[in-house]
Amino acid sequence: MRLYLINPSNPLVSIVKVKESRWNRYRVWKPLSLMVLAGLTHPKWEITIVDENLGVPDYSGMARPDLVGITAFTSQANRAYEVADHFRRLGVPTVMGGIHATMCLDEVMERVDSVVTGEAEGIWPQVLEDARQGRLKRRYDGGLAEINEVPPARHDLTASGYACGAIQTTRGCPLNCSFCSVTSFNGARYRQRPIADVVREFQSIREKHVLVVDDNLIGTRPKHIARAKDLFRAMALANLGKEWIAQVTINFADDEELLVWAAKAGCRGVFIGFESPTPEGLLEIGKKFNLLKGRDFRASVRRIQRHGILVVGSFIIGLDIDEPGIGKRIAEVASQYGVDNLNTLFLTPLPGTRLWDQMKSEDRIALNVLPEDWKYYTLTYPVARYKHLSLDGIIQEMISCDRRFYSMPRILRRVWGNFWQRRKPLITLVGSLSYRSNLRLYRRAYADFKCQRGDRHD
Ligand code: B12
Ligand code: SF4
Repeated sequence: MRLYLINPSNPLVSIVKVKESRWNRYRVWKPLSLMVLAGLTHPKWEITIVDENLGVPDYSGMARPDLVGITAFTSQANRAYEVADHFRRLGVPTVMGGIHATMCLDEVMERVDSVVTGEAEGIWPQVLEDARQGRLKRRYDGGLAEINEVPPARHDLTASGYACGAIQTTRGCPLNCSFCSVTSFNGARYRQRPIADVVREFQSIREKHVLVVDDNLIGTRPKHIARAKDLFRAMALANLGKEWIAQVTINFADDEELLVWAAKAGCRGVFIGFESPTPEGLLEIGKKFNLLKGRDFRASVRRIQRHGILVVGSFIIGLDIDEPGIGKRIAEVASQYGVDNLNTLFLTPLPGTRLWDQMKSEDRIALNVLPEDWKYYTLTYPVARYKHLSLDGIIQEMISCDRRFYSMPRILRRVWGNFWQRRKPLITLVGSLSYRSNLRLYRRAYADFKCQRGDRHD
């Protein structure tokens, strides 16, 4: 039995033109969901993982599969449907799963033969067995999986050409920020894989650099932090020789022992959602966590950096309290916090989030011709109507934010600072320059977006 597992091309990656620059390799990430599915698949299936972001293959020249499994984030949905359509025309059954299939079940059911909602661990073997016997059901639900005993992801099955491997050690997030789908998809309970399994799986990753995809690698409670320390200790003692980056909350900075072991285990960078420069903004999106203990963000960032760990800060433009000048304000605040790189995104109502429900009820979703418009749901386009910012206004805020933070004098100041603190100045320089060069592409993309979809914001 032949199984194709397909990650449809991602509009964001095509904007940055992966093949045009060596550094853009750092923008294509392994489709871990498909590697996990492959790990759950019985050996009698011959599996091919296709990541269209590395190049779309000529499917008609490939051997006919018995089943096609497709994953998709919302922004990939349209391409996912094209792929499904191609195989359905050949009479090959198609099954789609992942976040978009779960959040937009009815839409997806119309376009594929079978849909798997939720996490696949508990249900995928049954889907495969049903497919083998030619009695695939229209819908399966995996719910929330127990991740105590899952087989490791198949790291051997992905093509070369990625800069980083990928691994997951926990699922779920209790914080439930209004714009984020993680709590509604993976639940509020913070589930952790056994440390020995994680270390073993790390050892099977061939790349030296690894993305730990957890939404929050260290969690929020003391017992979560204790587990993170145990994990880092075990990784350090196993001498993995890996360098990795991860997403964490700002409480990462609060425990010196945690930071020491993270660095020893190979942590080289963390991505932290600061989201808004004001307490009012944090309250609006429900991220009160960042306000706890009267947090001094600059001191927190410094404490992390002192361990040789780079900090990428993420902010959102377009909250109801955001007014003209927010772009400049974010750039200033991010510089003041001392982050090494800044990633600012447009507030985007993703299906299944509290923000989606709110904006829909207020008729503020501007790009609502679906599924066609999903391709703009990359958080890099303003797809909604924002309270105090027009379409032109919010785009100008984004441009002014990026221009300010990534101006040459500021980049050089950060690189110089990193040089003196012995914190990988080259990575900061390359990251900043790559971001700066992409700004031109984004500006062109905004212009096209305004021509094609600008009237929707009126
Ligand atoms: C790693 C990651 C990335 C990587 C992508 C890696 C990749 N190629 O897959 C990078 C950094 C590139 C990225 C980018 C983006 N991401 Co992202 N990302 C994640 C993150 C943190 C982890 C994903 C992951 O690997 N999980 C581990 C695997 C094992 O879990 P899984 O993907 O859910 O798969 C399980 C099930 O869903 C199911 N399943 C999945 N696919 C299939 C297919 C079949 C056939 C079946 C049966 C089952 C099945 O089975 C799996 C095992 O249980 C998630 C958050 C999250 N917790 O999922 C956000 C998340 C997926 N990203 C999100 C977003 C919005 C984006 C961006 C659009 C935004 C941005 N500017 O960053 C971009 C663009 C991506 C795009 N393709 O267009 C949103 C997606 C929401 C949505 N409705 O689409 C999420 C949920 C985060 C959030 N804040 O809400 N992301
Ligand atoms: S944004 Fe981060 S902290 Fe907030 S719910 Fe999502 S994963 Fe959790």
